[in-house]
Amino acid sequence: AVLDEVQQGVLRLTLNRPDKLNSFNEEMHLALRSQVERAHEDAEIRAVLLTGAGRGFSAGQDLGDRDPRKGGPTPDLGHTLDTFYNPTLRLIRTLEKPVICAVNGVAAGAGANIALACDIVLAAESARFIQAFSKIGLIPDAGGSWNLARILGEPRAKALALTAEPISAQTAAEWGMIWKALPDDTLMEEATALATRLAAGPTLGLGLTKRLIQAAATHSLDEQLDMERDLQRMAGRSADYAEGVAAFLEKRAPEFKGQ
Ligand code: LHQ
Repeated sequence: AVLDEVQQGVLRLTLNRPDKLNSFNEEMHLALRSQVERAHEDAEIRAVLLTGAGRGFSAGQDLGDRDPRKGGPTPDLGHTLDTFYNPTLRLIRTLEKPVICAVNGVAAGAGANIALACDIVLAAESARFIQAFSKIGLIPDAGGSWNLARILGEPRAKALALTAEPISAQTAAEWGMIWKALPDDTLMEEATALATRLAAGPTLGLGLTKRLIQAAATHSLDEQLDMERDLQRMAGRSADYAEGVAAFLEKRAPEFKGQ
């Protein structure tokens, strides 16, 4: 359900249920989670690129899996979040390597919010972001309520979540929800180039940068200044810092090892 490929330090993950717009069933959940775990463990992997097969990125939870017309006990959706979505979202946030998301088409429900949980989001101009939850009586999950409120502020976050109106990749970029909207035919090329560039970067420093920026959400300025001091101390002891400075002084491109 998830295609994986490593090239030049980039783990490329492709959600692969195109007939169902890459909606998440149990198999895809488990496959994505184990691939992000692999990215944590494998030092050869220095960036992750997440995208979708076919015309969509992901339509969120597979709604066919829980057809209420079939009867049976009411499913516990909280359990689904605890078991599947939330561990994967935490693994993406705590991975100290860049996670790039290339939103190749529609991103709805939890599919949209998994994209927003990635570090750098590029989207095809034809892509749409839909907080589809309210259409079926649910609430925004997969970190969406947190990310949207922080990124957009309450007025836009509430309007998107309450109306479930789609927004274009261009609007998402103008609102700061994503990094860039790109022409459909250049999206994968640009996303791959970005991921490859970051995978050749000073991975330790990039990972600390990610940790630092994420921590700002819950820190005072004083706490953040202390954290900058501590993490800069760590970065300053890295081999990549020594290499970066040497390369600068020697007027050549640095060769970072990720340590
Ligand atoms: C789908 C799906 C889908 C199954 C398209 N499932 N088949 C939920 C519950 C549990 C625990 C915790 O969290 C969650 C979180 C959530 O993610 S809730 C939100 C779930 N997602 C949605 O409500 C979105 C449902 N999909 C849509 O509204 C549309 O498909 C969009 C707007 C995404 C795309 O529309 P179109 O481009 O017109 O495509 P389509 O609707 O024709 O879909 C293509 C096929 O994919 C179709 O299958 P078929 O066999 O008829 O060709 C759809 O049934 C299937 N598909 N989304 N979520």
